[in-house]
Amino acid sequence: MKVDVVTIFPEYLSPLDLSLIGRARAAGVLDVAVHDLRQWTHDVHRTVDDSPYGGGPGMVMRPEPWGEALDALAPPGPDGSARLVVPSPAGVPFTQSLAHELAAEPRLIFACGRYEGIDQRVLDDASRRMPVNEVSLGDYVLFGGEVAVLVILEAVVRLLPGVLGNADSLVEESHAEGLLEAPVYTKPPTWRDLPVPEILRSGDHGRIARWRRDQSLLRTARRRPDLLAGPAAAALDRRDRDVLLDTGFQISPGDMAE
Ligand code: JD8
Repeated sequence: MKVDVVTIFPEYLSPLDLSLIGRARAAGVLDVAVHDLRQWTHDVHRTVDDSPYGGGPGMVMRPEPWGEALDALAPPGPDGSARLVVPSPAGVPFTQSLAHELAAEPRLIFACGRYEGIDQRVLDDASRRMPVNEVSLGDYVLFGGEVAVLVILEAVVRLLPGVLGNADSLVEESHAEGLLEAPVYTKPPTWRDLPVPEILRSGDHGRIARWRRDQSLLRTARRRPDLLAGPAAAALDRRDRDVLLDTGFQISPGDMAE
C-alpha cells in the first residue's frame, strides 16, 4: 500500500516511524510519504490560510496550495488508483468496516486540515477524479486532522497481510464481531487480593469460550447497547439472548432473527 499524508505539521506524523507501522514500512508492506503543504505555496510568507467568506471566527485553508499538492500526488489521468481521505468533525463515522475498505486500497492520500478546515472546493475538485472519504473519529473536536490520520492509519495498517504476527487475532477481536471484548487477565493468579476468574484457569476451553462470550454480551449490553440493535442482534443465538434477557436487556422483536 502507498500512503501520502499532506499537512502543515509533518513532525506530528513522526509516530509513523515507530513500532509496527515503522516495521511494516521497513518490510516494504507499506510505503508512507509525509509532505509539508507549504511546499506548494509561492509567497514569501508561505501562506496556507485566509479569512472565511461569509465572516465568522478563525481562518480557512486556501484551495490553491491543496490543489497543487493533490495535482502533484494524484495527477489527473489514467493512474487514478488513489483514494483521498479527509478527517473532519463533519465526516461520516470512522468504523472497523471502513478500515477494512481502506485496507483494500492500493493507494491512500490523507489531507490534514487545520484552522476552521479546508476550502470545500478542494474536496469537490478532487472528487472529479478520485473517490473522497470525509471521515470523523467521533463527536468531539480536535485541533486538526493529524492525530485522526494516525488513528485511521493504525486501524488500517494492522489489517494488511504480514503486519500482525498472528492474523487469527484479527478474527476474534472487538468490533470484528460487533461485540465488545471480554475482560483479560494474566499472571499472578491473585493480585492485590483480586483473583483471576477461576474458570479461566480451568483448562476447559468450551466453558472458557462461553464465559468470554457472556462477558462480551454483558459488557456490550451495558456500555454499547447500540451495538446490539439491528444486524448484530440477528447474529445472536438462543443462548446469547437468554444471557441478555437474564440481565433485563430487551432485544426489540424487530431485531430477533427468524
Ligand atoms: C480535521 C481542522 C479543527 C474543526 C473548528 C476546531 C476528525 N473527530 C474529530 N474531531 N475534530 C476533528 C477534526 C478537526 C479539525 C480538522 C478533523 C481540521 N479542525 C476545526 C471545526 C471547528 N476547529 C475530527 N476526524
